[in-house]
Formats: sequence, C-alpha cells, structure tokens
Amino acid sequence: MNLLSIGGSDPSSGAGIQSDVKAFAEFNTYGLTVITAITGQNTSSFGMIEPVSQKILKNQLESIISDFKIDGIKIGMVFNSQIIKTLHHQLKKLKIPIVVDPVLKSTTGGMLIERDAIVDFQKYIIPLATVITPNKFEAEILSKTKINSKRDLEKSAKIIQKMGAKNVVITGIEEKKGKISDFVLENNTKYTISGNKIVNSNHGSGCNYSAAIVFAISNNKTIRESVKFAKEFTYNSIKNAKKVGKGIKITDIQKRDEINLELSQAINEFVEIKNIYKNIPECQTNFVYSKQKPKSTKDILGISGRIVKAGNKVIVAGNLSYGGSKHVATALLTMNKKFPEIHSAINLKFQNATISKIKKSKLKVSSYDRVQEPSNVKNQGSTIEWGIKNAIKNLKEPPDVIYHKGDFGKEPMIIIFGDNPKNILKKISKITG
Ligand code: PXL
Repeated sequence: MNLLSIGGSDPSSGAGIQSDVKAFAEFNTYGLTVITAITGQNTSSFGMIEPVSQKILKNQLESIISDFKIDGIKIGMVFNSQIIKTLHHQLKKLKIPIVVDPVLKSTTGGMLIERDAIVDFQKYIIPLATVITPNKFEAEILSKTKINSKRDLEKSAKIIQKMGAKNVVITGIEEKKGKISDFVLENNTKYTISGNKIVNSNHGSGCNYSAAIVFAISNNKTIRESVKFAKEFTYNSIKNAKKVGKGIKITDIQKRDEINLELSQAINEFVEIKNIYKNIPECQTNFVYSKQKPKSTKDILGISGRIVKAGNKVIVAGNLSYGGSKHVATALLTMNKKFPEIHSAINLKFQNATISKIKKSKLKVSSYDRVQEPSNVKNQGSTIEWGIKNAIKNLKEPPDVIYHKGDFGKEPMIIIFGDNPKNILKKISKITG
C-alpha cells in the first residue's frame, strides 16, 4: 500500500511530512511525500517558513501521480492560496480517499497558513476531504463558531460538513476529567468516541492521528473503526513520547514486536492476492502467528475480528491481538504440540477445486471427518482440537493442509499451516489463481 503525505517539512521530524513517513512505515506501507513548504523549527521555537514555488509543487505531484498507485492521501500544511489552488486542481480528478488535517498553528506557536488563505482553504481543500480532522481550536476557526457545549460542537461540525467534507472528526474534546473524546459527524450519523487522556505537552500527536486515519480508511475500514484506530495509535505515540531536543517531547511510536510485524505484513499481502475473496469462507478467515512455545491461545497473535469478504474485495475487520483468534489459534496450538516448528495458520473456504490444486502442487494434505466426532467432544466444544489431533495422529511430518468436509449445519474448511506467515503465503500462491 502506498500513502501520500502532502504538507510541510519539519526539520525536527516531530510533525509534518517527516512524522508521516515514520508513521506510514510503522503501518508497513510505503510513504510518498509532496512538500508544500519548508519550515525552520525545533522543539522550543518556530522559525521561518518558505513555501515552495508553483512549478516545483506541480512537478512533485505529477511525478508521483504518474508513477505510483496511490491508496490514500493526507493533506497537512498548505500555507498559501497558490498552493491551495494547485493542490485542488491536481487532486480533484483523483478517486482516492483524502484525509485533510487542517493545521493552522504549530504547538510552538508558528502560523502554518496565511490568514487570508483560510477562505480558499475552505473553498478548495475542504471539499476534497473524505475525512477532515480539525482539533477544537481549528474547528472553531473554520466554522467561525465558539465551541462551549455539545450543541456548538455539532453546529461547528455541520458547518464544516456543509463546506464539502464528507466526514468531520473534531478531536480533543474534554468533556469529562481524565478523558478525551472525538466527535464524529458522518453523512447520516453522529457519535462520540472517548479515550483516556495523557497530560503531556508534545509535538506530533495531531499528525500521528491523521496519518493513522488515512491508513485505516485506505484499508477500507469504516469511519468509526478508523477513528478508534487513530485514537489508540495516537495515545500510544504520546505515551511513548521522547525528549529528543531541549524543548517539548516528540511523539514516538512504540515499535511492534517481530511477530506482529511479520503477521501484519503477511495480512497486507494476503488481502491483495487477486480474487482471494473466492477463498474466504462463510465464517470468514483468521490468520494467526504464534510465539516460540505457545502454552495457550493467549500466546498466539490473531485478528480480533476477521478477514471478511466485501463484494469482490477482502478487508480486515479488527486489530491484531494475542488471543484474538479462538478457532484457528486452537488448531495451530494442537498442531504445534506435535510439530513445534509450525507457528502459523490460516483458514480458507473448502472447495473441491482447491483440494485438487493442493494435491497437484504436492503439498502434504491430511483430513478429518466431523461425522466421526464423539458426542462428548461435541458437547465440550473441543471439536477443532479433536479434529486436528485425529488428522495428525499417524503422521511423522507436519501436513501443509488439513481439511474437513463439514457436518450437518457445519461448514467444511481448509486450514493451511506453516513455519511462519510468509511460508503460508507461499503455499497459498500455489493454490490460488
Ligand atoms: O502538527 C501540525 C504541523 C504540520 N505540519 C508541519 C508542522 C506542524 C506543527 O508544527 O510544523 C510542517
């Protein structure tokens, strides 16, 4: 996935495009950048701003658009009317989700947009927004509405939506002590998402938030899911903020463990496989990866949710968490007890055509018959454990695939096993397409 950040350069790398490149990398996506202005600033003070010329702005955009498939765009600092109009002209024809982060002022005090450019910002940039993410201060300025109550908040969001943004998220609302919430106005619904507040002055949290939103919506997440994801991501980046310079802290991203990195990378690749939706079963798919010596499903990372079919696309609904999968994780746990080198598994739709491809591609296959399942096992709900044990009890080597053909009211299923997620993808490539 390729994400484009359009904004200003911050040499302290706390905010702006440098911050977005770091965030995009953390999401395992490729970060592209178009610079609108160069700022001179550090963690204590804001220095100069020099906007780039029309010519180089246009050339940056054209270079990127003509070469890359861009999955999502974030617009941050735009600074002046000329830049705003050029961006509008180049971006209005694209059918790519755009997140607008209407940054007006830096935490250290610098104005990030010329005062007389705000009208053009409203006219030309806001209508491009799939989602716009003003904080309370920015919402007040854009809507010319002081926000002192819930009613003001809704009124302000509505005014901004009328300017052309599809979805409005006003961030950083403090209603209750110790909590911080975001107010969301979608097309037909409005709601608030609340989270814990961390008291710390930092540089970068606003940018982290909108970078996370563009990643999530480009992954076909709903607005609600994207906001929740962005809130959690931003919370962690503030919690992990570091004092790098002499002034305020810079937000930092808690590095994910290797298991998480490898699995999320593999899931990103899996959903991109051509026609993969045809292999998603009714009960949907989970993809799991285990720690070295798993004792229970709590040691196995999976999607707390599923990989689901949406038309002829496949989307990830939910986040990775240990214990996130019950079924596929139990299958893996059972397999790992006998064959400790097996650490990853995925379930796919049972189809005779898939089974023949598996057999042709020389993958090792085993199966079990749910009809044979003793009733005491059925009642205990340990079917999958029983099934996998059965399928491997006479084997000296681990099978690549185990399937069962279902039972009355039970969907048949294929589970692919491997040493790691990459290894699973390799096996999948042999049986799809
Ligand atoms: O956080 C907003 C922001 C965006 N872009 C640039 C910035 C800042 C804040 O300082 O400098 C370039």
